[in-house]
Amino acid sequence: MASRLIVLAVTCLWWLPADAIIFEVRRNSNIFEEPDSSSTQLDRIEATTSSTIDAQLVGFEQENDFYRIIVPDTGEIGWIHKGRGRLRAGEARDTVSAFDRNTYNHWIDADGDCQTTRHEVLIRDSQIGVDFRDSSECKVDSGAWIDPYTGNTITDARDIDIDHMVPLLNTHMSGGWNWTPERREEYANFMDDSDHLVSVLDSENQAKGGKGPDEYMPTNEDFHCEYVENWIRIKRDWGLRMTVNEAEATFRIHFDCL
Ligand SMILES: [Ca+2]
Repeated sequence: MASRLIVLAVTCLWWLPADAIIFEVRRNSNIFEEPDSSSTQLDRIEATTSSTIDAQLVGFEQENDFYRIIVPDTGEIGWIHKGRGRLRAGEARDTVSAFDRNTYNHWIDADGDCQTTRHEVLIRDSQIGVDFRDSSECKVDSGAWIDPYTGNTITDARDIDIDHMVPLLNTHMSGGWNWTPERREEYANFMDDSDHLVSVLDSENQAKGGKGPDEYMPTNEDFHCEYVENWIRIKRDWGLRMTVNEAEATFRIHFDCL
């Protein structure tokens, strides 16, 4: 177990961004366990009046006007009020957080055969030949899909959502914010990895939303190992980061599967 924890710790460090955003902490600033100044105080940073102390920002999370940082003295993860310092210029949080789903142009028809990515995936994933809505064969009407997240079999295409395994919101916050429109479109419609887009029950997809494995796991526990394996691979393939919470949850489940 100890060796697993060491691997986990090393892996988490590996996932931290190389170009991490720095928070310049002003003197006499308290670091808290939660994004709340009434929670347990983890540390107090005693900078001087003339110089600030650099702390590494963790992920891109901001809650109640608090940022998550690595406490310089102890290496612990804590929260600091954004008024206690400033982000180093260049990667302002406001730029990162501006997620607009429409900038990830999804369900294009890349090969011009009138079937959009959504319908291409429905055709790919159906266990039987699909029926189309009409003779143009542009839109799928019915088939037989086994939703890996619930284990349910679904026959009506209208009950299926095509899930981005790593949701667009998570993708954006973990690196996609820096992508060109072309790369966003490629990601949003990517079919070369058959686990990247998944045919799932619409209500389950809505439960997942933009959440990572720290906040959502499929109701079908038999799929958990494959789920985090896919999550890790896709994050790596696309150069996406993980928050510490996300990495902890993902690798904990992954190591239990080995
Ligand atoms: Ca097409």
